[in-house]
Amino acid sequence: MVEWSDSERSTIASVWGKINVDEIGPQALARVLIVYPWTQRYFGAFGNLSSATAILGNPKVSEHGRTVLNALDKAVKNLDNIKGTYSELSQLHCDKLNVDPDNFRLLADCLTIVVASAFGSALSPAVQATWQKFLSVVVAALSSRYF
Ligand code: HNI
Repeated sequence: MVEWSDSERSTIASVWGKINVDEIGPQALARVLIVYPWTQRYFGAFGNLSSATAILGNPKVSEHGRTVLNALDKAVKNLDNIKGTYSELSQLHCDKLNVDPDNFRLLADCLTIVVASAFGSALSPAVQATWQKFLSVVVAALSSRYF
């Protein structure tokens, strides 16, 4: 069971409050697909993913990036039960989508990079540490059905 200090809780709420889901979501998912091209195999129905430009301009990637990021809102609002909050989503990714769970961490890392470039100095090392702790709990929760 993860413990959150008051300061971690307020840091996570503050970072989340500053994230523009419509910008950061598409950028984070596009970055995963560009930096780790094998992840494209899950998105065969998304049309043209043939180059970085195609991925960045693909409306289905953008739409799905928003969907993924919007799902993080549930974790932010249920910090004390992220595992339970994501049990169905974990089941979906494991049993139906057959997504390799290593990819959750890749997405979390790309998300941190996109947040860092959007926030600049506002993402201090201390804030980054708390943000990545939050994402690692999200990744563990999404992976829970697999193990
Ligand atoms: Ni993911 C569908 C959330 C990581 C591949 N994913 C979803 C949906 C949500 C979601 C929400 C929509 C569910 C529904 O329709 O009921 N995904 C998340 C979250 C993370 C994540 C919160 C990590 C933080 N998903 C990933 C990763 C991959 C991935 C890393 C693959 C590399 N997800 C998928 C695919 C779908 C999907 C594929 C179905 C897409 C579609 O529309 O066909």
